Amino acid sequence: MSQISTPSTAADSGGFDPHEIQRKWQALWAERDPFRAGDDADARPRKYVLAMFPYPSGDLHMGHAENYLYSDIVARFWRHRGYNVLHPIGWDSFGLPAENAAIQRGADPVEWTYGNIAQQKQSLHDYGVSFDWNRVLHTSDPEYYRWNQWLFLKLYERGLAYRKESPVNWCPFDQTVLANEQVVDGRCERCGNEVVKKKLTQWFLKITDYADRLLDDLNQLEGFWPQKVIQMQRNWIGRSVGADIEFEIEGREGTVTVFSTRPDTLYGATFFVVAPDSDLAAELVAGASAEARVRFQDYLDRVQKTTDIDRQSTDRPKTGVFLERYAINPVNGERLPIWAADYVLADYGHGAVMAVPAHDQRDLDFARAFDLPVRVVVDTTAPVTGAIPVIDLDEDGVPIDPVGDALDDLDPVRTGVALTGEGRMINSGPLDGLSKRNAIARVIDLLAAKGLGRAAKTYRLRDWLISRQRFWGTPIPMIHTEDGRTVPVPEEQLPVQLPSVDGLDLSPKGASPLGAAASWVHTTDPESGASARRDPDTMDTFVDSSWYFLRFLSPGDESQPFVGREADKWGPVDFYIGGVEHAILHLLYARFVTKALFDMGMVEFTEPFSNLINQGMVILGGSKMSKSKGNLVLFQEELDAHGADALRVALAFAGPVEDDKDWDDVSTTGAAKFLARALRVASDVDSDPDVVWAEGDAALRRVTHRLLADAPGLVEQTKFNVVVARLMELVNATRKAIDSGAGAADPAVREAAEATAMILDLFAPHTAEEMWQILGYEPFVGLTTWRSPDPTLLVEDSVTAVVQVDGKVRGTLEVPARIDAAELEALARADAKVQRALGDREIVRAVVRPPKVVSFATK
Ligand code: ANZ
Repeated sequence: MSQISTPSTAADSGGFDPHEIQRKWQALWAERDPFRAGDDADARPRKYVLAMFPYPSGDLHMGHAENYLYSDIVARFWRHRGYNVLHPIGWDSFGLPAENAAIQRGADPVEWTYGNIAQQKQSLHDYGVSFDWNRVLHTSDPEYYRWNQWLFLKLYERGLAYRKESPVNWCPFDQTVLANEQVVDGRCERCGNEVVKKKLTQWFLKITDYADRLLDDLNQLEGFWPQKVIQMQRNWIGRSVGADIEFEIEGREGTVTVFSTRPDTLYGATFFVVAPDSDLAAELVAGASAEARVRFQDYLDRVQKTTDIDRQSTDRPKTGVFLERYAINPVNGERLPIWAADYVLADYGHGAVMAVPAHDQRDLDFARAFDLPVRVVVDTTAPVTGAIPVIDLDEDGVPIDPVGDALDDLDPVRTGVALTGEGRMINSGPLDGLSKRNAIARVIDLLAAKGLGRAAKTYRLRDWLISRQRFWGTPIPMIHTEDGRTVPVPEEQLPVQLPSVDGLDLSPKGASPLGAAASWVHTTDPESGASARRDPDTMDTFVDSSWYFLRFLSPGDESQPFVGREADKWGPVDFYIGGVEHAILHLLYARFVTKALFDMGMVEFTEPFSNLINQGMVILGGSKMSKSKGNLVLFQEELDAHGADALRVALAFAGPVEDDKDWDDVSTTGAAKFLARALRVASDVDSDPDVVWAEGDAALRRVTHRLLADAPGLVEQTKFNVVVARLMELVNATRKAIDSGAGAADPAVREAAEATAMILDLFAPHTAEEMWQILGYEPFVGLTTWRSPDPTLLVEDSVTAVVQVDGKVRGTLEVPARIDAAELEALARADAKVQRALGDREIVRAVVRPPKVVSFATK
């Protein structure tokens, strides 16, 4: 941690003051606006580079330092490749922290938010990020959130926004509804208190309508998004394929639907389980004995305190109560006792399952706990492919040896292990002998013929609950009329603006504080003109960030959320950069909204982010930085201490983009010294810009041109740390050339210094601009196109290697000086002369010393 509190002095930075250089260039950037995205007249090809926008809760931290460094590297890189780059910034400025600050400290959320934004803006300016500052947006501005409301109304028109009563995660402390992902280990992500379930009427967006497309389109992103993120999205959507099966229940009209991924095992169902907290459980137990009703109620009380995660955990003892009712198996008419058990979830599938204990572990655990029958219907010892074996069954339908013997060893009741593998159907009437796949197809046919089942899919993905009972968010633009209708606010009345916070009690009460703003809530029914009430809820802030990348394209437009032509020009985002903590929700919601806008004909693409770059975390001493642990490294303090460039270089050099970086290993002092060396090289150059290229120190020229050749590929592969290392190598080689052989007047020295400035601009833009000016050029190095490498300088030096067989030289090879052992050995073995010398003798030993010697010993 030594470097944290040691400000760079003129001495350790080699006599230059980074802050002075920084101020100078920032002033010029502000004046000339070189990073403004080009307009229609700009003929260059376009790239849209976007970093996830910050939330204005206090100062920026080192995670932001990393995030905006990386997006800046990418943005600057594409400018150097000759592209017209859009690199905007804005603020995700609605949300709970502002409101909590208001409650705790009496701060006005508006002042708190915009005060923090001002400070963060200053830090990002100081950091030298090449944003197009003309497009700044804040999601808490009415000019922005009016389009959230517009989006909501469009989704509502298309049946994609609806209201329903549903059990929600409720934080009793924050008095608010939480999304599933805001519940961590059964606790509120924000305050750490236990989360409970509560029923509320809420607004939802119907993301499940898009589940298949959200899943299938991930295939297009393979290779462009981190594999880990694609997998997390797949798991989150969680598509299961199987069948819906209808079960009648004795003494009850109609059927109950069950989803199963293994309809082939229907003959093995021995009981039936419903979620205790489902409406069905309550209905069924109403027809049971008084005793059962009491037992059920006790059980339900306990279950309601258990989280879904615990309920799904496999190593928990199984619990449940018998409801004294029976379901009828649709294929064989068997009576299946109905239990309520918490391992069945109310809001997955249909909240009820057919239990097949022989082939499902949860069902088996339950059967063993309550002594329920187990029937094997898949012979997992039988071959799955090839001829169908003949299975002899005794009159009870039990297979006769030899299959039986093998199966006995696997008896699930005894072993406690369900037979989940593939095999051949047994004990299953018309399905006997079939493989799983064929049995599934057959049983679906059988059920369909009776109208009692069909192929079906289920998803883990739930509809997106967007209602929040909080003040600091976008008001939901709906009106509740006196006669009980819910109608949209007419579009021309948007935005529905938040009232002033004055006089409002924001402390959490379980209902939105907006409901208490009497004059705000009161409105008129747009159809009849009668008195009506506004919906008091506000939107989840993930709505705001689900489409903000489109607003950047025409931020000032007052007539529409974004200009379609601009979206066609710039969209989708070419590079999206941010933390992996947004791997699931934010990206999923943005993908959903993009697809919905595509369906409305408003954009021409179906995926919002073509490439995704995830950064690792900046940690300290092996653990996450946190205020409470007192191990916070503050961004602004680091900036003040070392200057932007040293901080940027140190972070870029600290390791691969996706890795976590320990601040203890980040050397701003080392970076400052490197920058001072680079600057000194530029000052030492003793030739004019018009020197003849293609002359001078050949060794130095090779280093320069190899970097010019490799840098684009390295940046595109996000190997930023390697580029920094290569720049260090080039600066050292230039120094050596100046001090030893060629001298400061050698054209190769100028060439190296210029290449350094151009590439260094990605990491240390202030220093790079300063170098460029010292080298005799007009600003801005940030707008130069990188030079192309001279191919003749990229040819690798070659050497002659000798190949010996049993001590005699049998061949020579021209090989690259940097060849490795495996390559050299392979070339030696393949050489015609060597092969002739070997004849049919076998090589027993090979000694390889790259690049010059290979020696084979034979038998
Ligand atoms: C019978 C069966 C037999 C099943 C068998 C599995 C194996 P995934 O893959 O996670 O989608 N299930 C259905 N609804 C459920 C609910 N609300 N709560 C808990 N479990 C539920 O799992 C689908 C399987 O999970 C379904 O297939 C069902 O059990 C169970 F050998 O049906 B199965």
